[in-house]
Amino acid sequence: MVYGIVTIGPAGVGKTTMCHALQIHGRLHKRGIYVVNLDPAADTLPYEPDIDVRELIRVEDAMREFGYGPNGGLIYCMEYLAMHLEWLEDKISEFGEDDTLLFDCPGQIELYTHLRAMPQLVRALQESCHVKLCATFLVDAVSIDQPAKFVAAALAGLSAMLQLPVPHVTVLSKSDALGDEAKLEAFLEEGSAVLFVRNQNQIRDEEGRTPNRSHDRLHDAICSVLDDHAMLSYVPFTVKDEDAAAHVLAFCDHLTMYSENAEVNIPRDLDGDSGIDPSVSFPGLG
Ligand SMILES: Nc1nc2c(ncn2[C@@H]2O[C@H](COP(=O)(O)OP(=O)(O)O)[C@@H](O)[C@H]2O)c(=O)[nH]1
Ligand SMILES: [Mg+2]
Repeated sequence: MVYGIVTIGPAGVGKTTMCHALQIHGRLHKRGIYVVNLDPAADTLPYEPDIDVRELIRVEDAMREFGYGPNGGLIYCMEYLAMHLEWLEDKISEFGEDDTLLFDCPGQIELYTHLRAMPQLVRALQESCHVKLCATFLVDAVSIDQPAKFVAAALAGLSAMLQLPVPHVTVLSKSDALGDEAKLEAFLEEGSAVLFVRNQNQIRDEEGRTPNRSHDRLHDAICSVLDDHAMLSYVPFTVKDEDAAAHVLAFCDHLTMYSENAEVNIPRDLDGDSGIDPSVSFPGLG
């Protein structure tokens, strides 16, 4: 069984960095974790991709050939990939028992709201490649700073969840940049979107900041739906904490049932006795 984690979310939210961190975690812990770059517009990558969509098509080619801008070029490339999925299926067939593939995706939000390329890709991974998949939707941890930002980010994640029929976990990325560990912990412990938003509004009222009661009611209603249907689960991630990669991976393993089915596996590019490459260090820890 091959396992897969589709890493999605807006541009700049930290998808590529998290994939790199998980790849390094795999090397350090003797687990076969490989990265599939699905971003045809990626310029430089911090990791060496094990599969790279840029071998099939690059955004510059689409821009030059058809006169598209960067966004149109990217969409063209993803649709081209969706029409040539046999290329990806062929590459994935080289991976085997208990390998985990991280799919580092582009950030264009329309890929997760209404375009067909990503759902087609996910379906092919599941049905043709038999990859056991889950998705991580990344939102910047600063979204828990204000109820309006939190609700908007939750709805973006929900839209992706409705488009891609795989179990999701929402990753609060760059949690170090929030600069408020207590708030992050309170949010994670609360475990309820409604209670979190109500608490934030209470703090706002106590501090004498101007409320918008109609927005409060709307946020409350949306959060009630999220809570009632247990639609979103959250896990924090920062590249500055090595344990955070293990934590995200544990969540994903739970969703794909990796640990119940898999044997611990030595990465294919490491042939030493221990399987640990001493030159590997965690990004962000220098
Ligand atoms: N402070 C902080 N910055 C991060 C973290 N992860 C990524 N970044 C930075 O955010 C920017 C975008 O990251 P990237 O992984 O390329 O985002 P992507 O577009 O979603 O793939 C880069 O400058 C990263 O160095 C993090 O955990 N903490
Ligand atoms: Mg990226």
